[in-house]
Amino acid sequence: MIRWTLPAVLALLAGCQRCGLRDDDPLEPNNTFDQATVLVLGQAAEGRANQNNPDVFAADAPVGHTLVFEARSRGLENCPRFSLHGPGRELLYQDADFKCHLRSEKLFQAPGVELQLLDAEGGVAGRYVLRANTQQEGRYFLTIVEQGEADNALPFSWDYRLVATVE
Ligand SMILES: [Ca+2]
Ligand SMILES: [Ca+2]
Repeated sequence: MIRWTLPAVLALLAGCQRCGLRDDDPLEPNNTFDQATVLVLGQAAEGRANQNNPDVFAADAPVGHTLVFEARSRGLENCPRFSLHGPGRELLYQDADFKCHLRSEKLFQAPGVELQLLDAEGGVAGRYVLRANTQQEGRYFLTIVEQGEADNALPFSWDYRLVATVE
C-alpha cells in the first residue's frame, strides 16, 4: 500500500527528487559509533530518525547498574528499530528489520537487557524503554533506525526525545 500523503503527491507532481524529503536534525552526522552523540545522563536530546539514516547515541555507565534509554515519540511515522552495543561494541540487543504496519520482533537480546513498548495508541508505542544491566563499565551505544513499508514513496521519519539514566 502506497501512502499517498500530501507531500508525496506534491513531490510526484513536481517531478522533484528531493522536495518530499524532510530535513534531518542538528545532531547529524551521527550514523556510526565514532560519530555517536554522547548523552549527558538525565539530559534529553531531541532528534529525527530519517529512514536509511541511523542515529547513534552513546552513554557512559558504571558496572553493576541498570542503564536506561527512554525514547518518547514526538510524532511522524514512528516505527523505529533499536539496537544496543556494549563497551566492547558487542551486540546486546537488536530488533529485526520490519515493515511499519507490522511490529518489530527481537532478533537478539542478551541476558539482563529488555525493551518495553509503552503508552500504545492505535497499536503504536508512544514510549520505548530499553533497560540493560551493565556487566562492564564504559560507553554503551544505542542505535535508532527508522523503518518503512515495502513501497513507501518517500522516506519515513520519526521525531523523538531521548534520555539516558543510570539506576
Ligand atoms: Ca537523525
Ligand atoms: Ca543519523
